[in-house]
Amino acid sequence: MMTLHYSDEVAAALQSKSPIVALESTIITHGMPFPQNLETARLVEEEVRNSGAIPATIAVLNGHLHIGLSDRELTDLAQSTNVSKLSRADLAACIAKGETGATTVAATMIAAKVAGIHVFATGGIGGVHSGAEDSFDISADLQELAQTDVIVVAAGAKAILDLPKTWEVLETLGVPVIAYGQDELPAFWSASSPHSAPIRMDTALEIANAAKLRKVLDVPGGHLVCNPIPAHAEIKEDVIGPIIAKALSEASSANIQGKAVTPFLLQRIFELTGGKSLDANIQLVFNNARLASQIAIEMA
Ligand code: PSU
Ligand code: MN
Repeated sequence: MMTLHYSDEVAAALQSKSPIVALESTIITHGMPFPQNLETARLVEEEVRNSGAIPATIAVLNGHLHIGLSDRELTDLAQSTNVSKLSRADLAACIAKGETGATTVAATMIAAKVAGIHVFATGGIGGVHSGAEDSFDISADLQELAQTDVIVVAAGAKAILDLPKTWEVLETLGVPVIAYGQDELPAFWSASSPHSAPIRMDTALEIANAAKLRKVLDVPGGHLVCNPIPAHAEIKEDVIGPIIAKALSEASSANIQGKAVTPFLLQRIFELTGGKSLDANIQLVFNNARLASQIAIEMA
């Protein structure tokens, strides 16, 4: 049988029914370079604690599913280079083989649900990649949102994606897409976008109530809360847009495919912005951790 490995603070929080916020690990291993990845992982946990909740960073270490990592485990993971990127398809296989893997949004949602955690903060979810009409590359994150009952707080879908197609797929899958505090959907590095949000909510309480009511109605699946990046940290669309376009065209010339696409694009955009994309990414993760903590407090 599989046992979950809880960190001490997460075990105590579950016992006392205190608010907990799940955090993913792919952003650490595949989304940011070392040492900023480790620094960010530590600070985002601190942000959750300062906001009144307990952080649970999720990963598979040597075949054990960990809900909450020690600083040693976090440090090792942040420095490893051969960690696999786990989604719905490979989470159980990684555990069965005794291997180590970082959880994407999809896999983190599955693990959070098993652990009894209702709220999860990340940077941006995966979605429909540009050129998906040929490549069929659509992140398993979208399907997961349709079936797993966890509230995911993100700064929208990553702007490297085809955002209009991503929002269409989420609508088809019946995922509530909520913009926090504004009428339009945010676009990861940018606070606004031309896409108006299907749902707008202005308080953590409203979001928590919507999630509870969906359960009462017996509608399966999660919620996607799109929290705009703080104004001081954003990169405007007219600046980041051409850089994203350049990274996308390089990815296509280099024939980058499958799981490698997202890490390749994030790394190239980091280089092309002279590190500015990473600074923005870090700030939006902190911002999402704060809102997720407020929602977790309302849920508890
Ligand atoms: N958000 C970030 N950085 C990341 C990711 C999200 O700010 O690295 C990761 C998440 O784990 C997400 C994954 O689930 O990218 C999506 O990958 P793909 O497009 O291959 O499904
Ligand atoms: Mn993909």
